Amino acid sequence: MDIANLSKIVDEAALNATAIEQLSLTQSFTEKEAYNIQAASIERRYSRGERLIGLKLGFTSRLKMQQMGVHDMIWGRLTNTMLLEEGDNLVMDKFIHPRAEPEICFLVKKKIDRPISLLEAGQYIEAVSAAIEIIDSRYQNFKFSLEDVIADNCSSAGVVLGKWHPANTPIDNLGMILAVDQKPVHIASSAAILGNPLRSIPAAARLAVQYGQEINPGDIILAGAATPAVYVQKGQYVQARVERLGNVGIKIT
Ligand code: OOG
Ligand code: MG
Repeated sequence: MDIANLSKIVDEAALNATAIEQLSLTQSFTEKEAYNIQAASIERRYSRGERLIGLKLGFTSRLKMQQMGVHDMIWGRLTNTMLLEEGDNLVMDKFIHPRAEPEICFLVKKKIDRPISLLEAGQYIEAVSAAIEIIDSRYQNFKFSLEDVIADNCSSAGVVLGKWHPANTPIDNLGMILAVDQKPVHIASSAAILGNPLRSIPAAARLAVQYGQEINPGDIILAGAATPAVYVQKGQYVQARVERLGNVGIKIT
């Protein structure tokens, strides 16, 4: 198992928007090694001038785990080139087979460098928003093992952030809708995300400490999708609508 080589394979697949075979079909590697491949692939992005803007959690809701056939929470890194603003277009040609999912995003207020409890989580948060996450597995047919998807930075490809709301906005049971061309496609409660999306903060803290990743003020944390993800197509307008937090949308071109 050659970490440098495998990280190059997943990184170049993302860079060139070209699907690859699952690494696990020909390589045997553990979850821990998969995170090492992910870290090395992110180092390649840093060396091209990208910078970390935060972390994302994945498979924090049962519907997502079921959709993808996996059994555990995962985390990945978000960089500045993944950030899309409302009003930007998502250009299909830059992706392999992008999917959109509705999320809740947190803005970090204080450095998180130790495990924290759910009760403490609020103190570390500056603001909260609705978000769309764009995931784009680099693997053919969006098929992967847990180790594969971790090595591939958890399919991270894009984030569209809505308007920030105060950190004390209640978020434990909000209606969340993924709408395509103004038609709701998936509907869920934010409670589907770990029982309460705020739990993604202690979860991210635990994982970040475990893997030696800093979480700094100004970083964002995506809590994980409440619903399954949908493939997007040219010409569509995709929206996440979150009760209290408002709507955020992106045009696919
Ligand atoms: C992995 C990413 C999962 C989420 O919110 O659960 C994720 C994938 O489904 O390709 O981002
Ligand atoms: Mg997600």
